[in-house]
Amino acid sequence: YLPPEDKADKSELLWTLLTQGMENMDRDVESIQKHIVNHCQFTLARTQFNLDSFGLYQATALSIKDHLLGMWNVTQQTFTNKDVKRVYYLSLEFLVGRALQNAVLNLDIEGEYSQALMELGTDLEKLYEEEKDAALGNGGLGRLAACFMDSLATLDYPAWGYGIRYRYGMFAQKIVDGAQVEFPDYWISYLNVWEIPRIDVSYSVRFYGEVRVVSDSPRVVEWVGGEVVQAVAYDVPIPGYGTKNCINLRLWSAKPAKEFDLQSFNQGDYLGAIEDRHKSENISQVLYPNDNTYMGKELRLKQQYFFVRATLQDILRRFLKRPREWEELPDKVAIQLNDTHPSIGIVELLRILVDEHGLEFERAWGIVVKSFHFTNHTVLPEALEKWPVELLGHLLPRHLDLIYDINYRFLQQVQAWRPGDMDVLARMSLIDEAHPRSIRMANLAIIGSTHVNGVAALHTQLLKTTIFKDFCEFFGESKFQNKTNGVTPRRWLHQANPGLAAVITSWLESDAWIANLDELAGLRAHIDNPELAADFARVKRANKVRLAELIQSTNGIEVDPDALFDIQVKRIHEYKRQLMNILAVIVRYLAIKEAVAGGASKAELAAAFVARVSIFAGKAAPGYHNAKRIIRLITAVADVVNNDPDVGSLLKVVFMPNYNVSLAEVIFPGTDLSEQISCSGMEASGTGVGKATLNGALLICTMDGASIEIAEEIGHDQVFVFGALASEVDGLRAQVQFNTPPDCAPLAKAKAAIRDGTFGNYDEFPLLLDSFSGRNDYYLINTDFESYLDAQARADAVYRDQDAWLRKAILSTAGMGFFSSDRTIRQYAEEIWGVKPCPRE
Ligand code: B1H
Ligand code: IMP
Repeated sequence: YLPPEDKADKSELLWTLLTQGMENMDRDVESIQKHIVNHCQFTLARTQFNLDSFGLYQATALSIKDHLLGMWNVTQQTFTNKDVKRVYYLSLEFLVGRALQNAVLNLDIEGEYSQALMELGTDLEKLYEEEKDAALGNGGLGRLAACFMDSLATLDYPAWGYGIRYRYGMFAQKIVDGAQVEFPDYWISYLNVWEIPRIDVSYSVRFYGEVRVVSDSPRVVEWVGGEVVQAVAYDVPIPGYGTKNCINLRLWSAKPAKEFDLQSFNQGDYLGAIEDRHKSENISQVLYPNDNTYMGKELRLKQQYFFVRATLQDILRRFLKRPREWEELPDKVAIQLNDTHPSIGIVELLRILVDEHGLEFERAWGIVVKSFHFTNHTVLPEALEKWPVELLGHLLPRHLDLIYDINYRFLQQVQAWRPGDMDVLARMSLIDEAHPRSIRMANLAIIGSTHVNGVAALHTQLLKTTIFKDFCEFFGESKFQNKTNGVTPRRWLHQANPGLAAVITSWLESDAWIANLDELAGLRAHIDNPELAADFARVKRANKVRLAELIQSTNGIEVDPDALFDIQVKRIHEYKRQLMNILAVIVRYLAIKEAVAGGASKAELAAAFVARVSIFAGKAAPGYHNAKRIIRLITAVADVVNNDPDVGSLLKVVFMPNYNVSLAEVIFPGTDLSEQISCSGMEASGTGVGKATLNGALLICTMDGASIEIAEEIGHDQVFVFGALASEVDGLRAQVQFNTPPDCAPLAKAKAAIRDGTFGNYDEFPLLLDSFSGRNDYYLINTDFESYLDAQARADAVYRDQDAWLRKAILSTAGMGFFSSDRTIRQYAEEIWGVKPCPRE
């Protein structure tokens, strides 16, 4: 930002030109062509001698970005001029995926760009494929943040996303000899056309050092020494659909501090000093690839603090542009914490107010709590962040002091509330006294926020009655809200499934559903019309053909597009029970083999078995051994089944490598049956379930997460439900301990086949089998297995009756209005943030 004295130097002419030049973008084909070619020549320095498709993609994307920046500038000016309350979405993950097609569709300019590029001899669709995914996230939590950005922009909310510009995003997965191998995702190795480096927006961030007392009364302390790094902003414009608003995602990159240690330079260790400076860049180097598990690594805490320190300085700079009282902060700023990962920000804001601005503690704390809101995304104990006191105190000494102060005051209130109850004190304390003593970040996030929310009705209920029960009683229920997750219909239907989008638009005689997903309910009026069913069938088949071609080219496996595509795509995790899925596939395989051995004819086989393709995709955290063993088992089963002439096209098993957003965009539209089979109570929400159902897949699911609400909305008749309920899980686990049942017959058979080497003799298998045998069946695979097989049999039966299947598929799509992230975001805005739409001037 130009400092005022610098600004005064510039002429009126400059300001006039800047204002006029803001949005001079013409949308006609010829202007688009000139604009693209201009970028080829002058931004990329490509000529007729070296312009390839990737270069043309970059030039096209740059021209789109110019459109976006014009919109962006006016949008930001509107927010500033109107001085509206803004919401800040703080997330360590944004799993955005590709941006070009999304921007082209949101700008409603695909026709013009297609035409322009066709005349230049290339295909816009082909250029879409040149883009690498931005994979700055693990799974659901990161993709949710990306869907939210799309909805925030579309609904004209004055919102900012803040995150980290990791140099290495989510690792690329390859399958080598049937096992997962990780490769670094150096996604910004070429120019990232979507980002704008803001060398003028940069803040310093301190680590380590010590707390010095400046004066005793009043007590004033100073945090000094240690190591300082610089955070530099990179902005990514986020367009909305059907609006001229364009919001910003600001990602921080770590750079060596501006002030360098003159002494070490003077001591003559020039190279050593340079090397040290470069270590600071490590902070934003890599995304931690763990989904739903916490790893107590110092570098991760450094990332978290680096992120919130830079973000809060930026938020406060914007807030302080006008003269204000600190008490106004919560009227101008709502900060949403995407899980506890940025929750050290609560302490940082307190520190800024107390240490840097001299506010009295209680006054500062009141302002802090009013400004923050916290979303919890999991009840899994292994995912709850607990930083060892020693580690946190070493890295952030002043913050540890403040955490003790916060805790002291809080526990006094708890004591007054439940005098003499030492257990409740121990449970609610910010400090877990078990060795090694640690800070419970969820407790900090709860007491430091005004609202706490879960991400689906069941999950929120579980928060209130289990892990956050004490807090719910202490603060009262109104602090704890539910905000059921949603997905953006722009990317997950309009963009990913243009065939179905066109069918819907034609039957509803309007494309209003793209911005108002409730309109989908209008499909119900045509449910008895066989032509609608025919349209659905035609589109699904085309999408399955597309997916089959992709499977052929990536896996070399030929699959029949008329078979039932049974798909489970998501992170590999024991609680998600990919293992139960593959075990059921083994049961099916053994049954086919038995029938063949018993002399069944082709016709008899076809009558007994519905042809199926069982498709898996997903990444395992690199250190999660059992998840990797599950992948090994799936690929081993695939090898045997796919090459068994007895089976033919009755059953194929496919593990598609490197699941990411762009692969998901091909998979969901081609899904017949979507597997959402987590052990009940463990999947907080799930968002893949929404993407599949929106695209007319039928659900086979447990009563868990958002599936419960989806079944309610689309009608229970549409869904193949099975398994224990969340309310039964604890009891069942206890029962298994006390009185261990044997494996049910089909499970015993499947396990025996694995043991006897039917799928090869891999070291991984005995370890995997031991992990869920007898009383050691935490995820209740044995308990749920027969009911799962029964649900699969029901799915087969319906698939044989294509009319019945299509009816359910249509009703599934038709009932998905509620699961638009637009609805979710509107609820956050109205019930938590108190922000209002602010369309640009
Ligand atoms: C979800 C995570 C998560 N919940 C820790 N928790 C991480 C936890 O890097 N870490 O340390 C990363 C991710 N992710 C998912 O959030 C839930 O499992 C899904 O059920 C839910 O749909 C999604 C979005 O709310
Ligand atoms: P920030 O809010 O200061 O980070 O600025 C974000 C963007 O808002 C800038 O890049 C400008 O486009 C716009 N902006 C910043 N300051 C002003 C202002 O004083 N008036 C109008 N727009 C502004």
